[in-house]
Amino acid sequence: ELTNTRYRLGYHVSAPSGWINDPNGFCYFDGYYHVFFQHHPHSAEWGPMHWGHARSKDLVHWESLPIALTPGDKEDEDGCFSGSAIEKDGVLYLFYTGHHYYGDGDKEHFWQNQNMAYSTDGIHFTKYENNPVIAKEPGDNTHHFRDPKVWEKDGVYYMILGSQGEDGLGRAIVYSSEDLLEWDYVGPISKATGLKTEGFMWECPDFFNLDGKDILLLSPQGMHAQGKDYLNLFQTGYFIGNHDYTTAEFTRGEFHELDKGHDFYATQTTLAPDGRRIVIAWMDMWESPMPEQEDGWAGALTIPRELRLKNNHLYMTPVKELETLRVEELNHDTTTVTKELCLVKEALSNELLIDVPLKHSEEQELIISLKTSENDLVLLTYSNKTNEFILKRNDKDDLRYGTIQSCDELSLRVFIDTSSIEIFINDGELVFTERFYTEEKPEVCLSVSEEQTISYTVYRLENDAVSYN
Ligand code: DQQ
Repeated sequence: ELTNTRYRLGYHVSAPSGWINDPNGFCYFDGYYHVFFQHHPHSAEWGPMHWGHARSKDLVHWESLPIALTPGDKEDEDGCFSGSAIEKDGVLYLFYTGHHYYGDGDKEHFWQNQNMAYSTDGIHFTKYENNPVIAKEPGDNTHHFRDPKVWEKDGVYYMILGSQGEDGLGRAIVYSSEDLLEWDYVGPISKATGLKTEGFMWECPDFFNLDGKDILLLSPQGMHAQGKDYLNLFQTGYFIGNHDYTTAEFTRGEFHELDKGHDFYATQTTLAPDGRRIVIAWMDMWESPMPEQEDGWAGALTIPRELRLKNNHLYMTPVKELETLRVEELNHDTTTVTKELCLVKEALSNELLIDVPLKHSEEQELIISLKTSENDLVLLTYSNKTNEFILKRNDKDDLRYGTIQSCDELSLRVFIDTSSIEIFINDGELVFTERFYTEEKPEVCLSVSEEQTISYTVYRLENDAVSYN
């Protein structure tokens, strides 16, 4: 069904064909990691949402599986929107939002409910006969009521949902249950301080404990750009706080963006069996160009990343399993760069590790570029005076910015996969996720303002880690 595979990714989860957006139901069940995703199999555009599905033993090699949820039943007539998965007694339960349109003159309106489907083999899902599990939003809510994420604590199940309060502000609301079937409304645990500052709707909330803190990860809609922050149409970020389960009060700090790139949205996390908190996101954004639509597909998920709490921020690093993607070391060197050094000539599926010692006595500027003979596709500049990174893309009008703490050595880890680049700076302190489009194999170069000794390693990565059967 694909007319051309020029932009197809080699180790990022996508669908065999058609459109995908948010990751859903990310979990570990019966020896496999499972990830589902919002999917429209009938075209490369967003349409009535299905749940696509892939599974993996190692978070690296993925096997594409049949569509898990198809919309069109009474409780999900116009879409099976985002949601999550949880295991109980050997059964895998999916919780998802049923989407419903209704017309009113020229305007189209919608309403949303919460539904469940279950499976014993992790492949075939049966919609629960008594759906919906939550028929409508609570009284003090608008029709924005979606994206259930379910977890268990001390024998009680909790569901957090993205919503909008009657006051028009985004908020996260919680339900609780003894058995995953009957749900009681607990109430909002956090809401936007203002429309411009924190948005009118909080999509895809996730709530978990990490290193002793409670983290609310979410994707607010409608925040206004402030200086160099919140520049995407919608953002994904987090609040760090403390949750009191007895009073259902979450005391939290301010909103931080999780990834400063153009193409990162709608995260979901799961716990690995060894206790790591792993996050994955949609590696695109609504306003991004998607030329792969001409080829019959659109969208992918990011590589899985481990979350850690450090300096009162979330750090994101590629999961360690991704080292098994390395099939060949193409280069490994410590060298002096006077002006520009080409690190990879024909990038396709590559990982680059670059370490640059910083001198505090003089001004240094570095530029990492991904370019073809015609175009600078992605340019990332850094200055040691400001500790700021500025990212520029050839197909976008606007820049992206991020700042790191002062350090003695800059360390970059870059993953390239045909039409995506994910740049991890200083062990995940700052991350940029971007798509790029070229039919040439681009070069990756490093330019310096002053002569500079650097160490670097370049790997060729496996580029058929996702099997579509
Ligand atoms: N996309 C889904 C919604 C979610 C939004 C629909 C975020 O459930 O709120 O595809 O991208």
